[in-house]
Amino acid sequence: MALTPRTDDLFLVVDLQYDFLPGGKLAVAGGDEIIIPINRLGRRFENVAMTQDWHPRGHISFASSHAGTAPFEIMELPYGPQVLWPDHCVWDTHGAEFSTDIELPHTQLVIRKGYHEVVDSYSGFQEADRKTKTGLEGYLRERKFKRLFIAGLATDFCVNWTAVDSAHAGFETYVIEDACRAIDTSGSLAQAWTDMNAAGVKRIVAGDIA
Ligand code: VGL
Ligand code: ZN
Repeated sequence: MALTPRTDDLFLVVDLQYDFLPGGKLAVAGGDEIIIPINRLGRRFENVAMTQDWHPRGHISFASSHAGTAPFEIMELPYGPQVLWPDHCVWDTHGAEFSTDIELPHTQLVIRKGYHEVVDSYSGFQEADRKTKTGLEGYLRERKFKRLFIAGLATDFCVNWTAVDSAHAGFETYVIEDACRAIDTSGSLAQAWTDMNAAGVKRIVAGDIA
């Protein structure tokens, strides 16, 4: 597949933050390997945006907020099942910051998510209650973007949920698989590709972008 970047494309980089990189609180294996490819991809796109996982202390997604639980357990919450995580991306900590190895100075928008204490938000579009919007869809429509190219961390959580919501919102949505890395807990990676395929998300590799 040969895809040529257009002016109505957005390159969306998901959660490339220290806590998801090796040494971080919720390190994704090989997360650092995608930074150079993402820098290279970013130079091909006029329009770049990023999401940033951004939690208050005591966030509902943290195992430490629920006595008797451990990270990576699944808990039923009012809005649905929630994987419990180690504390991560707490908004006034180093782990929440973007890696300084990212070289995307032309980034136009950073959309933060997960800042409400009682609901998580993997998706850049809406929180896990599937009601509370981040504003990203309105931004994309106002800017008249047609295609989204998504890369970052983690394939099976924030990339997946963001891509599915993007496709459902009517954007032609591409996930650049080799510019993502996964957490893969309890079969989450296989399930993520099933969900993304069902939503019509297109699975490509960086080399497809000519
Ligand atoms: C993410 C788990 C918890 C992600 C964020 O960026 O994929 N995963 N918070
Ligand atoms: Zn999070």
